[in-house]
Amino acid sequence: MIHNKPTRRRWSSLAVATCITVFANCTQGQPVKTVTCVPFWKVQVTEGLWSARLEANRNGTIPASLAFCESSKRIDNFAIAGKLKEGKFTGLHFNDSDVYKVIEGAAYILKVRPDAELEKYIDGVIAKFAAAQQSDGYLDTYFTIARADQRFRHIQHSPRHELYCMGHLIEAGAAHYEVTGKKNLLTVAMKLADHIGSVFGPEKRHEVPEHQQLESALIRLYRATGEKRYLKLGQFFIDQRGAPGRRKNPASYSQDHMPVRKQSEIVGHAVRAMYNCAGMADLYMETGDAELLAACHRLWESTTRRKMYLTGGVGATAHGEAFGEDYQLPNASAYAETCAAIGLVFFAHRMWQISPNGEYIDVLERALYNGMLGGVSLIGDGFFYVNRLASSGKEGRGATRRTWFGCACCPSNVCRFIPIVPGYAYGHRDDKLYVNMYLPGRAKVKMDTGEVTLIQQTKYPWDGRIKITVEPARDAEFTLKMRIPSWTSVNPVGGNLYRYADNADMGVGLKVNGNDQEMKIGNGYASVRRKWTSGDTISLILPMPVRRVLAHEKVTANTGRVALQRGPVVYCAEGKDNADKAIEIVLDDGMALEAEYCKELLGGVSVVTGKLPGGREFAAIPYFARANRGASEMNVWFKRTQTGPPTNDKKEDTNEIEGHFDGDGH
Ligand code: FUB
Ligand code: ZN
Repeated sequence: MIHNKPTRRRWSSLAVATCITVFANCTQGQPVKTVTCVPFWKVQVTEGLWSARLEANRNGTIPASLAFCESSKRIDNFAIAGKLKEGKFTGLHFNDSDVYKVIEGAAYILKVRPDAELEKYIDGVIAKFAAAQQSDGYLDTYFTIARADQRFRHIQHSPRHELYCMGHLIEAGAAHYEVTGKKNLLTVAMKLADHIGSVFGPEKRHEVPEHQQLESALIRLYRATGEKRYLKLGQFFIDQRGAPGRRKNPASYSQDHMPVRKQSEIVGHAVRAMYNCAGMADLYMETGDAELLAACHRLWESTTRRKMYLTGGVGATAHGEAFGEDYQLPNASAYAETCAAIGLVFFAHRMWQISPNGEYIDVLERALYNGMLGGVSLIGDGFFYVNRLASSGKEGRGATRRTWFGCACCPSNVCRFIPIVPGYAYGHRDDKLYVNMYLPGRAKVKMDTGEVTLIQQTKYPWDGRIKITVEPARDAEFTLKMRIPSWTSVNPVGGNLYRYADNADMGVGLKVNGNDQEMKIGNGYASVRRKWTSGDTISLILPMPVRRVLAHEKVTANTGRVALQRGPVVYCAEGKDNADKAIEIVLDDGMALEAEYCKELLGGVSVVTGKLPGGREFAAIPYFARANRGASEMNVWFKRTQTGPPTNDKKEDTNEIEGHFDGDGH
């Protein structure tokens, strides 16, 4: 998803189907003034962790995923449905969705690295989508090839993800148009959306997709085209979910148990739930419907304050791939699907756009660096679907990365997610410029006060020193808001689900042009207002000791246990570094822990080390980097003893990274 400010472009040159549906009962309202995000293609990442991840996505994940879409015959299904080829449908009934997601990701790549060959290939796949689309706009290869008489007959009973797949096509169509300006996929998306609108609606059929995605996709299509009927259709589906008088999907599993505006507890299938919340937040942005926002707030709290892993993973149980009860966060059986962490990022970012409070980015960052990033290997071609927090190293897909899955929702989601990560870094509204992510590179921001270039130098997340050079096109007064991550304070994240054993606020330092700066801290940001001149610098120092984390006493899985975090990164021990034994490690509060940056290890990571009783070496690596050297025991929550007082690694210089800054407060 791209979260730049909704555009209101009119769509004129394309003939659209004439099924104009009037949704008299839709809540009408005014769009909300949200924060405008700097799109990912305006944020150049020049080095460091995200540069490597983007590279791995471009060179590893996307090419490998396209190859799997070919070899698994996912792409052939379109050619067969389009009568370009003879054959039968192959694979799972929702395999179309994977192809759409990979193509969406590949389109993002084109935006930052034009590549004629890739573009030609994408256009060829889009031509197959267009061939598979029926004359009335319908597009789903499973039904077209295998069960043409059953179209839209399985929305409620034995659902087949028809509307979910369609949602992904529509999202890919809007995205492809946004980044390439080409209309070949958008045309297919609009025709499909119009077909859906001719079947479902207030005076038509009232079912909702059993797996959300279509809702946000339709709203994105509206933003790309300016065509209100797509917003109304998206709104219809959101309003219908859980509406009284409708026969429901498997109720809470699909968040269909009560109207979304009444929901308070996050329940059911975790990916659906997160996409549901993202769709609700999208609709709020377009309508200002306060009831929807209130529900989003309640569901946010339920998710992040009672049901979220320290890693930002959500969906604790394999049963229904679902959220469990409050505080039910088992480690060895954690489900925490990669897609669900991506969904949480989508939800968090929309909430932040609505009200730019750092708490949303704290969660986004946690899910990003841990629950999500761990879902893909360092070179980009090995995936986790479930993300355990403890593993014997032997239990199949929880322990070993796979190159692809029969149900490949996670790898294909990774394809389209990683390229947009730089788009989470900056945003602006009025005369405020928000810096959310610390990553080295250059960004161009079009503020109301004029264009501003930001040049960021940092080794984050391995080092908490950040320096930004501000280059407004001409001198301009505005407020620069630097995010102060919650991990620097008493609790690693909002609420009391987790707390630091040291119970300390680390404090932060801020300088402007090398001079200490008085700062206003509020809503998770340090704000500096001044007339900015080209070459001004702002430097932030976020202390990054290794910190011990404790869970709320109701998280019984973590009773008597402690986890390690440094900056935004959650750590785990692997058998590989710990004499094959990670599960039984006991960490005493008095044991000194140090962090050291190891350039050669796992693509360059900070490693946490200490000495266990008896002199055995202890080493922990970032959770996201686990299982990149084969499977072995792995553990996040260690048994804890308390013979000494909680110790922080105050020796910041052990983690010194060379060639870092050129003075100015560093
Ligand atoms: O059902 C489509 C996707 O596959 C879901 O989002 C995942 O949980 C997996 O079931
Ligand atoms: Zn998935």
